[in-house]
Amino acid sequence: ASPAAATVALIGAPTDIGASVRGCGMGPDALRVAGVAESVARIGLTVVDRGNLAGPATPWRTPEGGLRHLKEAVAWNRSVYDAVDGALGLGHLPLLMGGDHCLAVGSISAVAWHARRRGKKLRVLWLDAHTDVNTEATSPSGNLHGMPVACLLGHGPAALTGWAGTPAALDAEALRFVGIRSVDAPEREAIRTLGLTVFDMRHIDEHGMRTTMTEALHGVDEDTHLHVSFDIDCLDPDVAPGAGTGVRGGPGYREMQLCMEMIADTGRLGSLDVVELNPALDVRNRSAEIAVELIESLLGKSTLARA
Ligand code: 5AB
Ligand code: MN
Ligand code: MN
Ligand code: MN
Repeated sequence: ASPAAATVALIGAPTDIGASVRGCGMGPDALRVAGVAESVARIGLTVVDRGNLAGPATPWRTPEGGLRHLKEAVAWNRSVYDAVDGALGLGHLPLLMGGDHCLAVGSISAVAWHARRRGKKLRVLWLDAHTDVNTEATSPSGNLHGMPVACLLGHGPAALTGWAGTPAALDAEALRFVGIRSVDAPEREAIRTLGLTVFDMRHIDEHGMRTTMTEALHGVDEDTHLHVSFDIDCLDPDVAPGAGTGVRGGPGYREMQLCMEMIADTGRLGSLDVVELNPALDVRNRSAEIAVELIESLLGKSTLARA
């Protein structure tokens, strides 16, 4: 099925401001080199490439108060918020090309604001090896790419919370995590107290991707805005080596394709983040090419005509 919009707006955010490893700032151009615009156009959608946003360089300071580069991350997220807000205002489907995962604060805050204004329900699929629900009080690293979920739920540093006009951009009920296999001890506690719905790798092993996605998409209907936040490290690192925080034991290529195809089948995809792609660690741009193939499926490409 086609996504909720006929035009896809590519937005590059070339930064590693929230990451632990340098290089994901090159993600947007790696996706362009892998042909993201041409692939989307081939599906029959209109593509507008908004180019790359500008923002502060990464100073690689040590964390202060449990947070690394907060000021710079706020600046990048402001730009992302404005760009995603602008695309949604035009009725486009924003495709945020990261950059690291802290950018999901700006992206999803803009999405949440639009969904609320239009009286839409919001469902966010967090496809990741990690749950990214640390705060400055719990993070083992101080890296903001491990905290966007907490921020969106109203629990992060004040400068990164409340961006959607409400204390929390998201309710816990809006979120579904898929592919999880690395959770810090305080995150495990947060998952329990916040009541987050996490489909971890054991769940996928036991029930398969098909059942998992049926569960994760349950309740998505014509009144739902569906957002996908796709961290490249969700994929098994043998499949996608171009990620800074790879964890063994992730979904393989076919499983991830099925995940994307089932999301497309809802016809409700309204916005997308593709983050944490690190070309400096990649092998001949393979991870970027795989990401583009997965984006194609998300946007409705299918081998056979389907009913
Ligand atoms: B990613 C870790 N939990 O907080 C932390 O890649 C890793 O956006 C975070 O999922 C990984 O530093 C962040 C150990
Ligand atoms: Mn991750
Ligand atoms: Mn992540
Ligand atoms: Mn990562």
